[in-house]
Amino acid sequence: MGSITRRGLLIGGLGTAGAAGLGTYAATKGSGASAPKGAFGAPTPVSPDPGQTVVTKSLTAKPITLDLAGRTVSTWGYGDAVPGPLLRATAGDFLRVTLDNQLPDETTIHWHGIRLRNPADGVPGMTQDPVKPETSYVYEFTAPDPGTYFFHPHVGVQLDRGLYAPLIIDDPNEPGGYDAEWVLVLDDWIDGTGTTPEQVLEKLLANDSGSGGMGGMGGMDHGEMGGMNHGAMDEAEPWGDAGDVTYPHFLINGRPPADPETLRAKAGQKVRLRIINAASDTIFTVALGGHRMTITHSDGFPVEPTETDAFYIGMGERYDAIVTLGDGAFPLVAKPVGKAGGGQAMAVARTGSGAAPGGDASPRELTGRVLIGSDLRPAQAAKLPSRRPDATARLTLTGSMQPYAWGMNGAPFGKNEPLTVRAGQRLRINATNMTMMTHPVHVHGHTFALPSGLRKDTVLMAPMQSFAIDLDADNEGDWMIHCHNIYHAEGGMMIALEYIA
Ligand SMILES: [Cu+2]
Repeated sequence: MGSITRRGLLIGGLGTAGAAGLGTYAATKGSGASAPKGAFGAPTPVSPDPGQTVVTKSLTAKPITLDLAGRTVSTWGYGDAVPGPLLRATAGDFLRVTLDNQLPDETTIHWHGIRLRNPADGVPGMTQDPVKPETSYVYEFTAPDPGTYFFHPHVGVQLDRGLYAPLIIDDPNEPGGYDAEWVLVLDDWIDGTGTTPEQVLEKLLANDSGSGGMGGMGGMDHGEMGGMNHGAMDEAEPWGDAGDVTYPHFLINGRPPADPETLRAKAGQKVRLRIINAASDTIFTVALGGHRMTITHSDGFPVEPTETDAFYIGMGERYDAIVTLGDGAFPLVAKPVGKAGGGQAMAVARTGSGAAPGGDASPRELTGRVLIGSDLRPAQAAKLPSRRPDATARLTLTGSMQPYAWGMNGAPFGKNEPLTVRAGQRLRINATNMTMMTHPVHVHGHTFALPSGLRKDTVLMAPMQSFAIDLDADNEGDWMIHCHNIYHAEGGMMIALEYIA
């Protein structure tokens, strides 16, 4: 009975706010130590420091169409294409980005992974009012750390439309050592194919698993895969039940395998891959046929260079890799983990002549060594200074598919108690996944260290897995910690991290 009540509450929140839980944050906020929030008003203009380079950009969020190998679908995007335009700056630059909202809905932009000032973080009800249709909003912040990032809305399930784009912060001290750079944005796609992401969420919350684009849950999904696709079963193994939604398309840089992007360089050249998982519900295994990759960065931070055949990338994660290219045309494949519907994302890496690989190319590297990102070791420069934690907090991932109700610390967002920290503290968060699904846990405004010292802002937690993450509380404000499966987040799997006096 209690679970039915909770489900009812979530659906209620969705109907009124368009984003479950987000609307309730401001309402419950008054009981905390900070001032009540409700109306944030226009952003307070800030000025760059003297000598700071200013990078100015305008983005229009609007309804657009996307051509998926001849099938035209309606969606929402930034500008005229999916992904939206690459935003690029150098570490330490001041970014001033104007969002013009021409969508029929409220929106925001969250600058995923950037350790920025709190008012620019893009969380409606927590750091700003949502940006209403036909209005604009100016985001101003310094991007302190080099790396591969992306940006997307933090409203409802808008991320599962075409509203995402890569954000690269260059390192002025980057040694380089590569000849070319390829930015690859991965996505799972359903929008405009007869179902919108909002309809997907509605059906998940209603637990109507028998219709629409929904896959089965838990054991059912596994049973189907075992019969249909033995390879997928093996791949899903570290992650258990990896996703809820069956997608008709998987894209790299907005294109399906039937009309792939061709990435060009010369044979023998070293190329830097910047791979971003902008999917809402899909972990991918990434491999480049005929090549081994050397992973150099995880979520922007350098790691001990690690060679592998393939690697997993969770929703919200980014990995950089260096590859020395052979001569020919090779499939760069992102294969969804544990999806009963099959399919994959693919681009073509071309250095020479030869036929392009087919859209169903399955490079043997996919079945070689598949690296789990959290096993990477940090580069010395990426480590947090050695220090005992000053405070600890508990973060338990809870919930289930039936009913579709997710939470952190035993309750959905808006009903759970915020985590708290004091400025200057080293906070140890003891995280435990008490569910039978994998969840990418994302922390806003900070990066954290795993017990190995590996720095990340998004980390995959396998079913029933526990580990501690340490962060330095050096960025005051109210921040979000949440699952980067956007359907889980909207189902309640979020919690606030608040600075207290
Ligand atoms: Cu999740």
